[in-house]
Formats: sequence, C-alpha cells, structure tokens
Amino acid sequence: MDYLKLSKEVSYVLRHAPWEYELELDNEGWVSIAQLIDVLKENSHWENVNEDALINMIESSDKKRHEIVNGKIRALYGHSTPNKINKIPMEPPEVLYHGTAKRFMSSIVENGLLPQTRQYVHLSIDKETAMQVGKRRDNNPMLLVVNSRKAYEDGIVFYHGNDKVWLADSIPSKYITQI
Ligand code: HQG
Repeated sequence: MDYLKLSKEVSYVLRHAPWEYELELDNEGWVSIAQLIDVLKENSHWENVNEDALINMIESSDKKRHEIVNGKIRALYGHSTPNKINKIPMEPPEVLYHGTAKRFMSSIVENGLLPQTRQYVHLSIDKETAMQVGKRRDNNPMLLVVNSRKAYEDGIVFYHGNDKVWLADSIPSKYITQI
C-alpha cells in the first residue's frame, strides 16, 4: 500500500474536509478508526485499508502527523476546519523557529505570524525543521526566531503539536527576529 498517498488522503480528511466524507471531528479532532476506514473504503483505491495499514502509515511517515488512541485517530496539527480544535496550553521551549517565504516578510513584520488558512500558527522546534517547512514555499526561505519564553511570560498561549511542531494562536512581531 502507498502509505505516503494514504497519509495525504487521511490528512485531507482529518485536517480540512471531514464533512466531504460525512465524518464529524470531536472537539479534540478525533474520529473513530472504524468510521474513517468505512469512508476510505468507498474509494476503490483504499478497499484494503484497515487499522494495521493506518498504524503502518503513521510509523512509516517522515513526520508524526496523526495519532491513534483507543480506537480513534486524529491529525496532530494542520487543521483548517471551521470549529477550532481544542489544544492544551503548554509552556513552550525558550525559542521556536518558523520558516517562511521572503515574499511574506513585510506582512509578517507588520502583522506578526497569523494562522492564515489554518487554525493555528505552526512553529518548529529546530532550525532544520523550520527550513524544511519554509522550503515548501521558497527555495531560499527566511528563518525566523520566536522568543517563545518572553511571549509565554507575556501571556501568549502555546500548544504542543508533536515532537517537532508547536502551535500558537498568533505571534506578535515584537517576539520575532530574522536570522
Ligand atoms: C505565512 C506542514 C503573510 C507563514 C509544515 C506560512 C508545517 C504569513 C504561510 C505545517 C503571515 C501559511 C504548517 C502574515 C504567517 N502575512 N504571511 N502575517 N503569518 N504567514 O502551510 O507554517 O507536511 O498554513 O509563514 O511542515 O508553512 O503538511 O503554514 O508560510 O508543520 O504535515 O503563511 O504544515 O506540515 O502556510 O506549515 P501554512 P506553515 P505537513
């Protein structure tokens, strides 16, 4: 089975368009695995999908995008659905990074980091990860450092995404420096 393709499809369902598959995410973004498998199977491409395939998909992925607990599955970050997924506020590391395109910089300097089409701003735990994120939009991306310690102390709320991704509602530009 093509786990990369399956992961993209599952991300699309769980991050962006559950209703297209007649699925409803709960407040934390979970759906039952059985329901997800049922709707995936409606597409002949995924007629052999089962729970083991979803587990293999998660384990073989370059990033931890999804998690399975007690018969349910959810995307850990990336959502654009209208109802904001509840994330638990957590103290972030001292600094976080964000890789972006040069063409967005003037707006980011003016407005800070905004979630744009997603529910949360996505931040990276290290420079390498941030550069990879930025390269999706610019061959020579900008690397931004977020003073998450200071922002947190000032009341900006952060949430844990996965081992490399942190989330925030927005990051005012006074906490951002370019390197
Ligand atoms: C930019 C992928 C103008 C922001 C990645 C980014 C990540 C602004 C773009 C995850 C702005 C939004 C998310 C402002 C932010 N003015 N542009 N004020 N504030 N932006 O894709 O962080 O592989 O929604 O810099 O690896 O690039 O899909 O966010 O360039 O973890 O699992 O607006 O998605 O993960 O782009 O990426 P995105 P992102 P997966």
